[in-house]
Amino acid sequence: MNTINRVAVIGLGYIGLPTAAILATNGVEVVGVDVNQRTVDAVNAGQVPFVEPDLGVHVAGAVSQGHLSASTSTPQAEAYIVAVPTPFKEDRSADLSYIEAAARGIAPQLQGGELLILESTSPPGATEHMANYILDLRPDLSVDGADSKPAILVAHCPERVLPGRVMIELVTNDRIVGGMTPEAAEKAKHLYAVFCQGEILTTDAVTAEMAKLVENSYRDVNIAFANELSVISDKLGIDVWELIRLANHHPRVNILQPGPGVGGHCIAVDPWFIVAAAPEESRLIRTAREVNDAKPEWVFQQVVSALEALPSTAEVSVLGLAFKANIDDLRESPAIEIAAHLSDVLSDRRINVAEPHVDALPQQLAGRSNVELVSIEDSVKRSDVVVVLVDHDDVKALPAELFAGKTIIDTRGALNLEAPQAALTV
Ligand code: SAJ
Repeated sequence: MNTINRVAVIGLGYIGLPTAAILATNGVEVVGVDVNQRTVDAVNAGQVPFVEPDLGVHVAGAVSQGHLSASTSTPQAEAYIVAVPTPFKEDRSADLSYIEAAARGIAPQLQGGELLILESTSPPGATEHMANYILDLRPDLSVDGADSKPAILVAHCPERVLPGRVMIELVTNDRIVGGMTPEAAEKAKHLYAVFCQGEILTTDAVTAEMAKLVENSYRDVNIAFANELSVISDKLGIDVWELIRLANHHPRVNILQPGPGVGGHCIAVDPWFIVAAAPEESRLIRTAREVNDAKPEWVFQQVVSALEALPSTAEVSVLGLAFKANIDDLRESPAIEIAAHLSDVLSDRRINVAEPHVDALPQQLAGRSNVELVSIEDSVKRSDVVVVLVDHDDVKALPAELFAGKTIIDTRGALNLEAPQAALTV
C-alpha cells in the first residue's frame, strides 16, 4: 500500500494536536487546521495552548523540523483526520455541526482516492452522515466506486487516550478502525501504523462508533456503582473506602472509586449517545448517568448539613476544582458545580477554594464576593468545614495536624488522617 505523505488534521484540540504532532514526528508532513487563529499562531510558533505532558516537546520538534504547520483553512492532502468536538444538544442527541463544518472545508479539496477519517467521538451513524454530507457537496465522488465515480475512503477511528497520558497512550493503546468499506479500514490501519505500536483492529464504521461509546459507558456504569455504594455506606454508617478495599480482595471483584461525580468531556457525555440511539433499551446506561449526575448535589447537601451545627462565621474549604487528580482540566468538573452551588446558596459564608493547577478562578466562580482562590494550606487553615473534591497529590500529602478540629468531607478518600477528628468521610 502506498505510503501517505501529507495529512491534514482538522481540529487542534486535546486529540487533534497530539495526533498531528505524533504523525509529524514520525516524518509525515502534517497541516493542522483550526478555526481559532490563536491556536494556529501558537502551533506555528511551536507552542501548545493547553497542558499535556510531553506534547510541547513533540510540537516544538515537529514545527522546527518543518513537518508540522497550522492554518485556518483546509489544504489539499492525501488523508484528512477530523478531530472536532461532538457536544450534546439540549435533548442530549449529538451536535454534528462541527463535523459538518469540517466536511465543508474538506469537500472542495477532494480529487478521489483520499482517506477521510473521523476521530471525534460520535453517535452511531455519524461517519456515514459525514460521508453523505460530503457526497451531497461533491456528487462526482463516491465511497465505493459506484457508477464509476472516484471513491474517497471513509473510516471511523475513535481515540481512546487518557488525558494526562496522551503521548504515551497514542503509541501504546490498541486502536479500532471502522471502515465504510474494507479498503477504507485497511488504508486507515496503514496510516495509524506509522505511530501506533498497539494492535490495530479493523471493523465497520458503526461498530467502531459503538465500541468507543461502550468503553466510556462501561466506565460510567462502574463509577456509578461506586458512587451508589458511597451513598448507601453513608446511610448505614460504613466507611466506603474500607468496604471497597475489602471487597476488592475477591479475585473477580474490582470496584472503582467513588467521587463527587463524573467530570470531563467524555464519560459524562458519550453514554447519552447510546441512550439517544436506543432509549427504551438503554435502562442501565441511563440510570448510571443519573446516579453520577446526582452525586454533586448529594455532596453539596453533606456540606450544608455539616454547617448547620456550626456558627454563622464558619468558613468552607474546597480542595480541588479539576475534573480529576493532577491535571489542570476544569471541563465539566463536578467540583466547580459544587463550589458554585455552595457560593450561591451560602452567600454569607466564605468559600476558600484551592486549586494548585490554575492561577485564576474559572469563569463560573470568578467575581463572586464570597469565593476566593487561595493556597491549599490557607484554605484549610481558614476553614471549619473542609470538602475534598479532587485527590491531587498535593492534597494527599497534607499533614493530619492541619485538619485538627475541622469537619472533613472527603469525597475522594484522599486524606489519610491517623486520628479522625470530627471526620465525616463520604
Ligand atoms: N472517576 C471516578 N472514580 C473512578 C474513576 C474515575 O469518580 O474510579 C471520575 C474522575 O474523577 C473523572 C471522571 O470519572 O471525573 C472521568 O475520569 P477518567 O479518568 O475515568 O476518564 P477520562 O474522562 O479522563 O478519559 C476517558 C477514558 N476512557 C476510559 O477509561 C474508558 C479515556 O481512555 C478516553 O479516551 C476518554 O475518556 C475519551 O476521550 O473518551
